[in-house]
Amino acid sequence: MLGGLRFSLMHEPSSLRLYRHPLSGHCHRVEVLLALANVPCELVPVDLAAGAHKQPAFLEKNGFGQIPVLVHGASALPDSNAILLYLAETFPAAGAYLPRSAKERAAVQRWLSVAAGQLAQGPAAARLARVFGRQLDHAQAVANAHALFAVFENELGGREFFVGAAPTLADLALYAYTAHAPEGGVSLDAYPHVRAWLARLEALPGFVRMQSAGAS
Ligand SMILES: N[C@@H](CCC(=O)N[C@@H](CS)C(=O)NCC(=O)O)C(=O)O
Repeated sequence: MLGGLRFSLMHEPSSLRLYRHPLSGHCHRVEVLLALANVPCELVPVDLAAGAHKQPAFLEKNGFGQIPVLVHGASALPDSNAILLYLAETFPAAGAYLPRSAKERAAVQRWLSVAAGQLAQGPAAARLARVFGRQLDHAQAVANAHALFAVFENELGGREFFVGAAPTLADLALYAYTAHAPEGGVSLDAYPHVRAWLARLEALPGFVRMQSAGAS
């Protein structure tokens, strides 16, 4: 899938740099994989408030002007879910979060699509409107979030993680905007299975949480 971007391990892991912001759930999903897999990476803060992501130097790395971007050696790879797949294919310890069978890999991809779709249009959008003042339809985003969490609740009633009994990239991609949904005015009170799943992830050795929007 990432054939053109695949590297041999001639690059030292320490040559990884992640352009990120501490309040971005898209960045968090990459940071948590790096932490769980113990892959060293320099975290480079991007000053979104100052518009650093729209400056030519950053646009060279990602023409969409969005974080996260992973730089490995001379190559820049934007997009959180693409980065997760790249890390899983490149570093064996991160590969533990990408199952081998075709069915399970397809299931992971399905949930990565949900992370880029319904999760972004639901809890992430509600948080953008409420916390960051973005001109978005907050009521619609809250409704989207509850429709999504009803599906999550049903899925997680029958198993520990989204794809089987062990955590995968799917769980990492879905975690931050679910855990931080209350910041956007979306309560998780009605979703006990979802809250238990969040707690299972947070209990993984090496797991790092995302900073709360209210914290300094
Ligand atoms: N599809 C992208 C979306 C990334 C995204 O929305 N990043 C936000 C921060 S959480 C951003 O850079 N926003 C600035 C902008 O869109 O101008 C990914 O998964 O990485």
